Amino acid sequence: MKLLRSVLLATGLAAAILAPVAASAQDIKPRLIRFGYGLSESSNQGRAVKFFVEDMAKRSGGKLKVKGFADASLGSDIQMQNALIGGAQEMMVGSTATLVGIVKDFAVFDLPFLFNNEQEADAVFDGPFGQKLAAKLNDKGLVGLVYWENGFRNLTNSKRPVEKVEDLKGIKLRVMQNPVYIDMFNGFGANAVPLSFSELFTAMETGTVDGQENPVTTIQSSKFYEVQKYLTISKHVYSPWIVLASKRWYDGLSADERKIINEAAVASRDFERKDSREASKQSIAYLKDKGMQINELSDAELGRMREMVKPAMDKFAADGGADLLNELQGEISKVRK
Ligand code: TK8
Repeated sequence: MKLLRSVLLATGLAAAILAPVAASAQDIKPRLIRFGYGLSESSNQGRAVKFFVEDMAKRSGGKLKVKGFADASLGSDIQMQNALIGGAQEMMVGSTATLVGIVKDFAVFDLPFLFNNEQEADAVFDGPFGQKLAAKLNDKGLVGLVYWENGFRNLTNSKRPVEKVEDLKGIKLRVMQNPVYIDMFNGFGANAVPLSFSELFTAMETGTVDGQENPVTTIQSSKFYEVQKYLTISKHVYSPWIVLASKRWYDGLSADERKIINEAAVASRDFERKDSREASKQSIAYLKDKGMQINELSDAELGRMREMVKPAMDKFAADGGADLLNELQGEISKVRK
């Protein structure tokens, strides 16, 4: 027996045999975790939250109960970020663009035409660059767990088809509450109107704004086709979502609990990206069927937009973002090779 034991230890088998004992003795308390998000329950965001809810239950033997709150019912992205910082809410998922008031560096992801495809984005967000930015949230009371895909953003409006950038002239275009977006769309000749996502549908319905920009999955799940006639495939920015936890709350968890949350977050990320990418393939046909008039911007026109947006890029660089932008571009070119 003694011999067997030492053989097991030596070969590392002991760990495997002892593992089930350890699992049942894990330090997990029954907890209710409020997880807020801005989109509807039936959206890609909602489906991934549901996945996370179920996965957390599985991993914790039902002890870590996550409750999803859709449709910004716990508040807009910015309100939820503050609730997490204060410890009044445990978790959320939302745009990185609205984090710029907390960690300015996130604005680098709002610069247009950086990523060519989702694979480049995955590598950068999951790699050292994305992780470094997420880690900057720790000092601010937030834990950035994983990035999900929101997706490439496209333009919609109720006035006219946008075939060239001049067609944006005078269009009141809702943007996220973020200076890069405001500069970019004012630079394109639109009137950028910063507004939270939770106010967007009504703003379009009442004519407070004429248009907005979001991935096709969101245009579908938030029923923007009911109030927007024209969709322009521009893919001007690749937009991530970030899953956040309240640092104050997270620090009070046991190591076992934190491990479960971290692992479930990674699993939700993989689920979400796959699911969103599949869903987005159906969206264009769906939106056409709902009566939207859809056009794609030509490469020549996209080239002109890249030129026009240079002042916004330069402003970001001059504002202290030059090194960060260089570093990000370096990371992207590594993946591109
Ligand atoms: C949802 C938002 C949304 C974002 C936006 O809460 O605000 O336009 O794209 O996904 O985070």
